[in-house]
Amino acid sequence: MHATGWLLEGDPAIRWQTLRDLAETAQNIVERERSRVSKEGWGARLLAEQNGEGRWARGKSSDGGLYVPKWTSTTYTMMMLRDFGLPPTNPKVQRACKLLLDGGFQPGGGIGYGPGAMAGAAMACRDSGKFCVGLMGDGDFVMSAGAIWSAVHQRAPMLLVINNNTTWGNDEKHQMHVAEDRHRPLENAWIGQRMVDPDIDHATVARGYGAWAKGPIFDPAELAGVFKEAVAEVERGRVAVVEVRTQLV
Ligand SMILES: Cc1ncc(C[n+]2csc(CCOP(=O)(O)OP(=O)(O)O)c2C)c(N)n1
Ligand SMILES: [Mg+2]
Repeated sequence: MHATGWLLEGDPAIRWQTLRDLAETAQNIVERERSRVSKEGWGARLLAEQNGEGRWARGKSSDGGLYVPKWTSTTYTMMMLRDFGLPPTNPKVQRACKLLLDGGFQPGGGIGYGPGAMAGAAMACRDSGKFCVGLMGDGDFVMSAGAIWSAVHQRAPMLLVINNNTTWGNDEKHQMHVAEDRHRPLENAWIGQRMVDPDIDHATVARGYGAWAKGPIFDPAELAGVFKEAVAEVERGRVAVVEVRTQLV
């Protein structure tokens, strides 16, 4: 079957875009097809899941269903509805937009934000009698470890602690959920996520940028001593990095 014909047999969300992009259809017909997205098929099914307040995921999560849980929350559902082409004038969309604009923005949810944000905060703390302490994942650290150099260069003392579970843990867990859902082997969930073979020597990386660094620390009994040393270095004006080895649970 011709691809366009096959696409036109699909959901209204696919049909209107096929008519617009592949079938050179008059605009009024495209718009009429697009208006079906809120009434039938995938778009209508998602809209039916919205609660009275305008939230998805039944409004039940740590942030009232705005961003959490992933994929089924208000944020992700709205992204999908946008891709389906639900018109922005739809009153249900408007209600959800207001919720998201008023309370749905995530402060610093982007991985790679940690080291740079810390360097900035450390600069702001200089000469204040306080110093900046940050705890972040190994993934967050590797994505922008170069910010260490900026902090060293700017003489901005700070203590950065890496929670090194040797994986993009959030995503490995997600792959486990998906594997369970699709009856696929759980033992493949680590692929593309674990940062092993070789393990990354984050302390050496940090020293390369000019920081004082210790790690990996495997034994919790060693932590207090290492942190005392690290704080003494920070109080002398240095950037200190401590890599603590943990496990994804
Ligand atoms: C820029 C960016 N890319 C991807 C993501 C999706 N994401 C959320 S958590 C995560 C993994 C983080 O790994 P890590 O910092 O090691 O923390 P862990 O989950 O292992 O504790 C990713 C990739 C994101 N939030 N931001
Ligand atoms: Mg990790």
